[in-house]
Amino acid sequence: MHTVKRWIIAGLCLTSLWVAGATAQEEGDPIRQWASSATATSEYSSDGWNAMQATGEPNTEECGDYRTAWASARSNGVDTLTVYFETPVYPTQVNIHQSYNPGSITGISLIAYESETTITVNNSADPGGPCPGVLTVNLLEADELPLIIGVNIELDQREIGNWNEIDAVELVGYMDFAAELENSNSDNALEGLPLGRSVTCDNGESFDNGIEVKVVQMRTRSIYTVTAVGLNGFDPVLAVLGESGRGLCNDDDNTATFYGAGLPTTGDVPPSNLSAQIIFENRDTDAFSDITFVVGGRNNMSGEFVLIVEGMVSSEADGAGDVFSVLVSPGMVASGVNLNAYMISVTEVFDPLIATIDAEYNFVQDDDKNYIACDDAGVESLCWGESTNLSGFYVSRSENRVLPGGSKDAMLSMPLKPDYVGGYYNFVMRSAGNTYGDYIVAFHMGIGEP
Ligand SMILES: [Ca+2]
Ligand SMILES: [Ca+2]
Ligand SMILES: [Ca+2]
Repeated sequence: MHTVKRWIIAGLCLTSLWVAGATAQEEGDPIRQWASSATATSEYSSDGWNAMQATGEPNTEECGDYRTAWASARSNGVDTLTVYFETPVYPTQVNIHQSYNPGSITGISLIAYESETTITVNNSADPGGPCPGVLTVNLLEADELPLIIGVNIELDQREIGNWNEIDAVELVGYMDFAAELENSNSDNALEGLPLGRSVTCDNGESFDNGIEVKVVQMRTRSIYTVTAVGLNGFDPVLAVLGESGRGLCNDDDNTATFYGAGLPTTGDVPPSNLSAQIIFENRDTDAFSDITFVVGGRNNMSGEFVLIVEGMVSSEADGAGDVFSVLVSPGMVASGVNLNAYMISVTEVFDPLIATIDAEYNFVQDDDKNYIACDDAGVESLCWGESTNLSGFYVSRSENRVLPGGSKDAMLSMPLKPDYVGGYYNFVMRSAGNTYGDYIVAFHMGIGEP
């Protein structure tokens, strides 16, 4: 189905950035993963029977002393095998595949992802069983456990006096997507909630159904132009808030009246004298700072709009990309409109890519383990979900110019549900390869009333 090339993961260096909140994501089945790395207090040899033999899927086909499983140095040793996994999870189960002499595991402990502390799991000793066999440890108090990245497996082989070999270890648990999403699935989940962000503008105008879009650590001393264009008569009001919460607002802007758009999810959006625009320079003294845009409807009206952000640059210096974090509001969900994100290159050689990330900058996968990411819209193997080749589409840009879409440009169309409210969709906008240049981000979103 939809797969995104693996290299989009390997090329990242995200340590200097952060994102508040979790990514909104459908709660589904837990993910299952095999250990990806391992160490042990001893190993029988440095290649066969070494700790790495306990990583990956089980590959020891029958009970016996095979080099495809980990074995300690001595047949009667007291040892610990430690395995690590790629994705931290809130764990529900650990499965230890044993391929020789099960019965010497005295217990397991879990390694917390953030604190790296160790959490002992009570009553996790192996009573012994068939060979080959799986020791399943269910973690009944899963809700109390932090994100887990590794498992220590303690063995005391003195009694049995023969190697208890371990072929593979599986960790089952939930990713961090839904950490801040608390609402139920009920149809009434939106009742009684505020529609969105309330903003009082410097000119005294106010709205209460705002959608918040945060740009994380925007480059300073750069000029950004943000424009909101309504569909079908929707009259947008736009606010830009700095980290201090102070804001500039604009309702109808003379210089924005020529702005239009034509995108796969919007159809033709003609120019309107109701469009709002703010041009601002990020002058904060820090090298980078967060900027929040809020779009609402004049007099809290419902409708759809396109938000166009000009001035974005992908450079070698920030190859990790720019992060846009959208807070899912009740009004967005009530609109029935997907959260649609577009990334269109201005510089011809630049090849855009959008990926979704969680609060810890892990790339987000769907239930089928497909990355929720898009390199080239309209190419099923390179773009998650519903997408359309952006050739032939366009957005307006400043000075009466039009920016046409191209076949390398990216889009993601994210579904919204009531239980996503309060969570974030975090989009990282970056280069698909080692190309750099200017680009424009556009969001097509809706605000409704529950
Ligand atoms: Ca193995
Ligand atoms: Ca307006
Ligand atoms: Ca691309």
